[in-house]
Amino acid sequence: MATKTDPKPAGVVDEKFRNADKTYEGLSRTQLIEAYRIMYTSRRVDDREILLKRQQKIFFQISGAGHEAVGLAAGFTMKPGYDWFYPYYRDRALCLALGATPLDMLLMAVGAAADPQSGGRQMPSHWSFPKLNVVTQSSPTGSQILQAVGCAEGGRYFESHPEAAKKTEGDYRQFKDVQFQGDEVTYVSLGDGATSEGEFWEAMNTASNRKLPVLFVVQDNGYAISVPVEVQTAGGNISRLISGFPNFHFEEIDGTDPVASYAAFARTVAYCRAGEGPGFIHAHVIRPYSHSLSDDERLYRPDAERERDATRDPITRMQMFLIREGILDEKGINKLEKQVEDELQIAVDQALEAAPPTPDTIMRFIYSPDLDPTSSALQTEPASAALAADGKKVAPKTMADLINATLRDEMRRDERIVIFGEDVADASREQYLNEKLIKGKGGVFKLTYGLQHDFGSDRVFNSPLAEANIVGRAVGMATRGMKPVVEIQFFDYIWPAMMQLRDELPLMRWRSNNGFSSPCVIRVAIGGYLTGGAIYHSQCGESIFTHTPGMHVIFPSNALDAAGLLRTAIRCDDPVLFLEHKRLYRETFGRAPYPGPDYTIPFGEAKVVQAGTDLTVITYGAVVPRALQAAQKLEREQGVKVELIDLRCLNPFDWDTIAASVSKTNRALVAYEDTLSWGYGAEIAARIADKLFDQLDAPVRRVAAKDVFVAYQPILEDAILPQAEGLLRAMKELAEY
Ligand SMILES: Cc1ncc(C[n+]2csc(CCOP(=O)(O)OP(=O)(O)O)c2C)c(N)n1
Ligand SMILES: [Mg+2]
Repeated sequence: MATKTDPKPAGVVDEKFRNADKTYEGLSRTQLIEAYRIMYTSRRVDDREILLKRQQKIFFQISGAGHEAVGLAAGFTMKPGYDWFYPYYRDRALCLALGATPLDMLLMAVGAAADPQSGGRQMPSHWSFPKLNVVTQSSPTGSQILQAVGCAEGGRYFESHPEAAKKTEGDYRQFKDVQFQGDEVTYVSLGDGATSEGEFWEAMNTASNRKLPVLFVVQDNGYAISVPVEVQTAGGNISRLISGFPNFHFEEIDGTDPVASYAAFARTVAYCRAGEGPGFIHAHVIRPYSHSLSDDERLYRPDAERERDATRDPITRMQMFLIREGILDEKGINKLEKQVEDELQIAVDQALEAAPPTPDTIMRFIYSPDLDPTSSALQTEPASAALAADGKKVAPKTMADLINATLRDEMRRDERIVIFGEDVADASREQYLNEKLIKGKGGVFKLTYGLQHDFGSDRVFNSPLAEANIVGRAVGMATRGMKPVVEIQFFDYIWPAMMQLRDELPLMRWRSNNGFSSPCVIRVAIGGYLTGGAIYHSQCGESIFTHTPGMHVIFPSNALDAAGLLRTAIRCDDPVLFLEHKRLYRETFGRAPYPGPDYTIPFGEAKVVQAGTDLTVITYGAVVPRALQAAQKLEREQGVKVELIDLRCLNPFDWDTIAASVSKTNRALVAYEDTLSWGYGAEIAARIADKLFDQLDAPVRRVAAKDVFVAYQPILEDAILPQAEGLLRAMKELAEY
């Protein structure tokens, strides 16, 4: 206790004798004491969690032990709620330094309903703090890095388009507030192992090329679980490999030294904040506690190596530093540590008493709770219908034309929309356009033609040839409130983006318990019937995505539906995978006049292409015109009346229309272009068999592609993909059953 005669708090060394004003790389003595408090708290939360795991009171533990000095340095040099953060699971000290509490963390460990990060949905140490701009984190190593790049691009975009940030009613913008500062920096961290992921290199490339204010922090503890760094990284040192990227400020530091780390972060953050380019800090740290509680590092690391690491423990180093510099004496250290222990005990008790989430909450926040894309309010009449009624001539246009027109009108209406992807710009060398030397490309199918010309190169631009880059950046931009409408050139090449499409984009909202969301549109050219499209320009595979909760999947068969559904997709508050059939882009079937800038179609409503009484055919995409041809022939030849349903939307899908139709016709055929087995139609067929069994007069049949990839030679292609003749045969058989 401090007394009147001795005014200094107990434990603090008398500053009169000890350079009270001395600073250490700019850190005051008070700040250093605070730094130690945060680092020590971080370590002790890990220790308590480990104990709780051993007592089976929590279910998983992964520690930030050994990484505390780096987190502290980042937290002290960056601004919560101003800068943006894409941390990884070792960043406990960073989160504490930014303002998260031990209780927040322990609530996550016990999986409490009140866990502010995920409401019991994610493992501990998967940080998510909306108020601090700490963006929801997942478990795949490295999938946060491209998102951080997109996040930084978002800040830059709003700086040059401040009007776009305004709140606007009537679409997703009503629920997506934007904040930007102009000089904010985006932090992203990863381990030495995660630098082996391709997405790391894609992110480095774009951050470098666009001089983005992204701070990359590699926390190199020498191991990725049991795999040592020399196996991950050619030559064993990531700094050497990345040193050729232009525009970066690089630092390679001892990340167990808090003061040196602070100094390196201060320099690098200043560089990024000034807009000079990205920063890269390679911090050598230690991992004293094995990879996680599921790992025992003694199996692959000898004692001598582990003991050598222990001499560099950042907690001990900081303690020794404070004592050596006379900032705290042993008593002071003990007092601080006791305080931390006492506060932690209270938090542990509180967390252990916290109520778990109730099972009835599991479906909450898969999709936006605010904007329902199936709402009947989105049901509109095409403006072209009114014009035609007035006797005005309205020329029918192709699906390609109407998608292009819809994109143009939506971009005019909503300045948050940007379009990027491979070849989508008219010309990246815009001087050629300005000098009118060229006409411009606008996509390999020309769907985005003229948009760069009309809206400028910062709204319509080419990406590198890297699909994860396209989707990952879109996720980051959408998190910031932008509306990326990106293009995957061919469905066959969507797979490099699969990590983003499966584990990130559809999960941003659910895993953060509605803390974050990334509503964006991924347009994909899909499908076969191309005559020569072959294996790698003909694929379908929509069921892989309808199998992923959290993402709408739309697949129009005609120009009018494409326009109305694309507009709904763009205004939607959820991610949408918008599948455009290449064969239908310029087909005569399904042409329509442009329905005007306000035409929307609600998701989840099928279209009855032709009414009938004898048999229901449920299909979508390029099978629609083929099934229609078959149905018309069957009626001409045999008088069988087929009810043909075009689903248009695969998730959500229109069960009511299917059920009403099958209840009337008592016969169902599901037809789809993808390979037969395990395809989208299997689910529809199963539901009909399950829910409408009593209504059926015949088994549910399917027509689809053979279980093989599409071959090049047209004779083979015809044999592989479903054709009108095969559909006709199946319809006839089913009608006669
Ligand atoms: C894409 C992916 N592959 C594998 C894993 C399993 N895994 C979790 S952490 C980890 C090692 C990560 O090592 P490093 O990046 O060095 O980070 P550290 O844990 O050492 O801090 C692995 C293989 C994963 N989470 N994600
Ligand atoms: Mg590692």
